[in-house]
This record gives sequence, C-alpha cells and structure tokens, in this order.
Amino acid sequence: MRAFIAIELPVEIKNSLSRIQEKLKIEPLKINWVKPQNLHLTLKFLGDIPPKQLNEIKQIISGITRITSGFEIKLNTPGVFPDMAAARIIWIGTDQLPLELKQLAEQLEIKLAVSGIPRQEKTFSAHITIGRIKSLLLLSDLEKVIDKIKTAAAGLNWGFDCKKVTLFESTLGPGGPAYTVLDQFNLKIA
Ligand code: 3AM
Repeated sequence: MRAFIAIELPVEIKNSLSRIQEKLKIEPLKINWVKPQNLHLTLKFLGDIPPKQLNEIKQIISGITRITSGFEIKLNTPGVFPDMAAARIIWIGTDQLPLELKQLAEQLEIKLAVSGIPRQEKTFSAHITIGRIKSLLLLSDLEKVIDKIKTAAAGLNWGFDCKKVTLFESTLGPGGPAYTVLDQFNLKIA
C-alpha cells in the first residue's frame, strides 16, 4: 500500500486555499489544482509499504508524536519547487518553521529509516502543494500566478494549531489520488 504521513488542515484553511485556487483557475494555464479535500502538509512520504509493516510504522509514529508538543504554524508565503525556472509544484508554506515541526519531520526520517523506509535526501520544507504544473510555464505567467496568490492571501489569517499527525493511504486513480485516513496520532499537549 502507498502511504504517507501528514498534517491535516482545518476546514477554514482548506476553504481559503480553495478560494485562491478558484481565482487562479481563470488563467488558461496547464496546472492541476489539488482538490480542497486533498490539501495537506506532508511530513514523510513512505512509498509502497507491505501491509504487514503497518503496525511497526504506527508504533514509530506514536513513539515520536507522544513526546513532541503540539505547535502553531503560520502559513505566510507561496513558493515553487524546484525553482522559478523549472517550476513543477506550486505551494504555500511558512518562513517561520516551528521547532517542533522540524523535529517531528527529522525524527520520522531517522526512526523510519531504521525500519527500511528510504530517507528523503532533501531537507524538510514545510509546504502545502496547491497545484502541479503539467507543462513548463513562461516565467512571466508563473510570476503572475505567484503575485496573485500573494494578493489573494494578504490579510488572511493562516495560523492554526497542529495537535495531531495523520497516516494516510494514497490510492492512485484516473481522477487523481484519493487519500484515506489509516490512523491519527495526538501530539503532546503543549
Ligand atoms: O504534499 P506534497 O505534494 O509535497 O508529492 C506527493 C505528496 O507530497 C509526495 O507524497 C505526498 C503525498 O502523496 N510523493 C509522491 N510520490 C513521491 C515520491 N516518489 C512523493 N514524495 C517523494 N517521493
């Protein structure tokens, strides 16, 4: 089964992001916008795991979340991966990475690697993917999209309290991925 670990978003944040996506859809650009119900902040992509390994993975997540305090995250900046010249992913993230979130992602990498889950080479970057670019955009079009996100986001309060971590199964289909909650893990009460 294909699985990943993520932070779910409050419905108000999903609605705000969805309204921004709607404003951008009027541009005739080849971008797949992530469905509002699928918006999340990935902590760790696990890849294809054998179902019999699921319990071991849950134990690891539980061991980490139990000793990591909940935190507040403020989403305050749009960005792209890998860079403006070759952008494939449009995201909203933060330039104020909470220490607990950084530690959570690092601990998951370290402890899951012991169980054979491949480590992510890139350093953790807290982001919510909102769109996937299907074919490269003109730099001027991309700049316009980013500016529109900044304008639409100005004045929005995107802070939220993160109190739990979710293990998702991702099923790929013709209409895009469908995510199912496999388990949830409470963070320590701060
Ligand atoms: O939240 P984002 O978009 O960063 O891109 C996928 C998504 O991350 C990522 O896992 C999250 C849930 O699907 N993902 C999918 N395939 C991946 C892979 N082979 C991957 N991350 C790393 N390697």
